[in-house]
Amino acid sequence: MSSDFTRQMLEQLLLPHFSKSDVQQRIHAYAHPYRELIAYYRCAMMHVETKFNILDEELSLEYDRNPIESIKTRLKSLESIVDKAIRKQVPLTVESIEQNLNDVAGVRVICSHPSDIYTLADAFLKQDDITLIEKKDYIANPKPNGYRSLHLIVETPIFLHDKKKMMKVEVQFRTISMDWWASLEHKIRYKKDVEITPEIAQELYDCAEMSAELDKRMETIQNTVFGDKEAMKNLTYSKRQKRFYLKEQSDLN
Ligand code: 0O2
Repeated sequence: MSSDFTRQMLEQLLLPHFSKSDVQQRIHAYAHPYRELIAYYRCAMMHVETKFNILDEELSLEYDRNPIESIKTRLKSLESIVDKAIRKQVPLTVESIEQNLNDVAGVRVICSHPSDIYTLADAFLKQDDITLIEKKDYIANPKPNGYRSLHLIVETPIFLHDKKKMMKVEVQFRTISMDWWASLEHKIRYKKDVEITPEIAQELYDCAEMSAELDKRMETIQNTVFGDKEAMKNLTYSKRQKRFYLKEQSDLN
């Protein structure tokens, strides 16, 4: 259901009762709060994306390589917002979307190595305009299907011409191989006419395990050949992960 389609439906319903210009005005007034909210989410998403571009620039000077491979951003479509609101059994008002849906604005940070994920998440959460709302670490605790990613829901301010507004953004951190796996699994899961047989589910799980193993081995090669500076300071992947948790605990206390 696109917003154009919704507009056409509303037009058809209202036209027998009101003049064309009246209908257009009513639709505009009806859609305005939603369009405004989506614009605010877009601002928050750009704000967070810029933060990661800055971190990538700065960390590349420190470590002679870029910890971020790519950044993807997305705003949830109207159709997905409606689906999720129905699934969560929450009202479909602008206020309720803002309060109950955490992932309308999403930023996906694709990293070279698993340890980069924790370095970046740590640096990001240290920033004083970022408040951690929720964390799901599917790297430390992969989902039963094999899915791995670190998810953070954060709140950050956007500065508008007459006010400051706090907005929620979902940040997903993945390595290249985690992202490759997740995008195929997502495509299969959302393909309506395809059934995920136990054999396919098992194959996907095995691939997720292989990709986690590959991530570890690639990171070892990186550290051995290029002498990653953090690794030289004896800050291994598990130590960085631990440091991230200690920091997060003190943030939440
Ligand atoms: P899309 O199209 O990517 O937006 P919550 O949002 O906390 O109320 P949810 O959705 O269970 O509830 O949260 P969770 O587990 O943090 O998942 C949020 C997003 O992570 C999903 O969004 C996916 O993008 C991704 N994700 C989570 N689990 C899986 C998985 O098993 N496989 C893949 N490929 N992606 C996953 P959406 O809304 O489902 O989809």
